[in-house]
Amino acid sequence: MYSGAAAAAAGPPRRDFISVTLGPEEAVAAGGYNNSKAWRRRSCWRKWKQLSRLQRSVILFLFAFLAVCGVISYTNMGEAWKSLTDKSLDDQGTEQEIPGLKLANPAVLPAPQKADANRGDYPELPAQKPPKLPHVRRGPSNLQIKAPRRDTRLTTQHNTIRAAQEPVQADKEEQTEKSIISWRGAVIEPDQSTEPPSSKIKEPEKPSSVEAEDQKEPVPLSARQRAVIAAFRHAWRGYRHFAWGHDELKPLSKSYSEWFGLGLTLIDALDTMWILGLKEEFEEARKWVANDLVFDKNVDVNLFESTIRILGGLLSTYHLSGDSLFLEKAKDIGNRLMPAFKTPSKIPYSDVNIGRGTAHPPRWTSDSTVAEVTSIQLEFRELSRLTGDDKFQKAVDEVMKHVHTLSGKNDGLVPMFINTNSGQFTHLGVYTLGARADSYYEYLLKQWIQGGKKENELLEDYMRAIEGVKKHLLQKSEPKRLTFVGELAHGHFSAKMDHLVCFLPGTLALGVHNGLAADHMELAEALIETCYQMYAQVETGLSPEIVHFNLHAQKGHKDVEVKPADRHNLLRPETVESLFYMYRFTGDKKYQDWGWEILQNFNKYTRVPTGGYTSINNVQNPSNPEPRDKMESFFLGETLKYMFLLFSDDTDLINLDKYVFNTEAHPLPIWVPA
Ligand code: DMJ
Repeated sequence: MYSGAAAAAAGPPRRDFISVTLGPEEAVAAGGYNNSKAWRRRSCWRKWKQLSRLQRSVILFLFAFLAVCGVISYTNMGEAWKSLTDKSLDDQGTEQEIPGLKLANPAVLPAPQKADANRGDYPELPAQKPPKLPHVRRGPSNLQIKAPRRDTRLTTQHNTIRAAQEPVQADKEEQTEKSIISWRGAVIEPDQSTEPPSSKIKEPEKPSSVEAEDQKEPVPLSARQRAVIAAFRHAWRGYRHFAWGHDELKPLSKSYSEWFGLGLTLIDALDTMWILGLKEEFEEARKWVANDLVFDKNVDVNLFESTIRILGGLLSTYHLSGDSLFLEKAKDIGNRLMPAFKTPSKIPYSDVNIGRGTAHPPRWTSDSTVAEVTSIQLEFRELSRLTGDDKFQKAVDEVMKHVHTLSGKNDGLVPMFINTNSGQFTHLGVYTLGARADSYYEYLLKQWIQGGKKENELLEDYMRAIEGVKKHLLQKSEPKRLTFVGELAHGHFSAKMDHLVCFLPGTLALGVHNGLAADHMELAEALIETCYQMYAQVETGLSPEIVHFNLHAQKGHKDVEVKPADRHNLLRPETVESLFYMYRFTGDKKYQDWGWEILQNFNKYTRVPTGGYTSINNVQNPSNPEPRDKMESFFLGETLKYMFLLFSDDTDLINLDKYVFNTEAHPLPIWVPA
């Protein structure tokens, strides 16, 4: 116990180490206790001075800490209060979709904006010509274009619960989730700092989304569109049950096959589900992308295939849904594909190991395929625009500029191979619009459209190539005089046409819609008739992979001949794709009717009762088309999507003045013109 007198006698107290407690009596004895404010202040001060330096520091630190906490929680309460006030105001005018369920977080997807909110984001193009049929122009239904509100709320709730149960997983996802939702449900732009751009070309862009159309009345689905939805659901059922998260369904063996091991069918189908309005399926697939899609894998992927299916699919889904999860994934795969461009010529290798960051050509050659290196541009250019990082665009633009200057073309027609060391075309003298060259022509036009019709070299190359097609590859068959696109090999014409070439009528029509020569439309009309005949003249009503046209009339012979090696059908989209463009631009119902026949024949010969559709080996044998036990991812990504759009009379359902489809049917926005 401390007393003043004793302390004086004993010399200076070692106050640093003495703890003192003064009771009221002792206090009075020691100096007079009067309980006044002044006394209390003095007493407190004395106690404070008696504490050690360490004790004082600890107390001061605690005070400072509590003060900071106080300020933070005050700010948050203010926000929460504001949020609640706003929400309750909103709720007054909005019917609650889940009675009694009040969720902490609002919907994941962006709130609809006013119709003119995005004005100026797109080129001021001439209005899209409505079809000539007497249909009423209707906006897409909310179901088709709007985030499923109830489901996304449930997703958010589900995520919240899971986050509490699985902290590690939650940490992994935190990055993504954070970039999606703000306190009040607004979409926050992805944090660019996670992957610093090497050199910025401009500010990152927002998703285009189709919110402007969101304001319109829902469009009732036609019976044919409902049939497409039923077909999609059937295909999806098989994939979901037997191949979930794998690349492709094997519907007969109720199993799956892997190509890259990246859930190819699921990713390819995402935007189709969005467009078809399959909200439950979409949400389930989204969860897989969020939780299970990992690109950090020691696996070789084909640059072209993974660009058009995975990168393209993720980018378009990002644009349609506004959900930044898909952009994050797109950035990840985009970055992992970049090593492909590290070649002596800058012409990319065909294969990339996305885990190791290495790239290489196929084992037997140092060549790449021309169509492959020139049909990745729409996707990489868009990735640059969205991220603000120009490295993606620079790499693919360099390829196009180089190919533009190359010799070895024949009136704009390109050979099928290009060497990654020399940068020169190889295997000169063979020209086709089919396999290995097809989408080079498609992407010349589509890049020109994507970039606002300013890149003249692309247009020049496209126009020259179409002239080359007319000059060297067009012929008429017998007996129906069908116009077809054959092939040229060292000066010799071959009447062979791949089904792949049937992208051409649609592309020609798209060019005319964008102001190119009107005679391209005549050619488009003639060619789509031919493509339809490639189905109609075959026993199952399904086209083979390759046909040969008869150049001379022979009794009992049709225009179309099929060789035994070519009579398979892989559920390919090209004819349906062109039918969609032709209907969109002309309104001629025959194109819908032709597409309807094709859908019925797919249902008749390729539908597997237990779920899924299969490619077949023999389109000429209706009693046994020989199922191949494989459902290609493009059946969901392209074929059924184009079918659904073909059967729609709504020109705003993926408006072709706002979007350009990549070669895997993933719509990407057209940029702002100069
Ligand atoms: C798809 O992967 C793409 O359409 C590509 O351009 C060609 N091959 C298939 C569909 O047939």
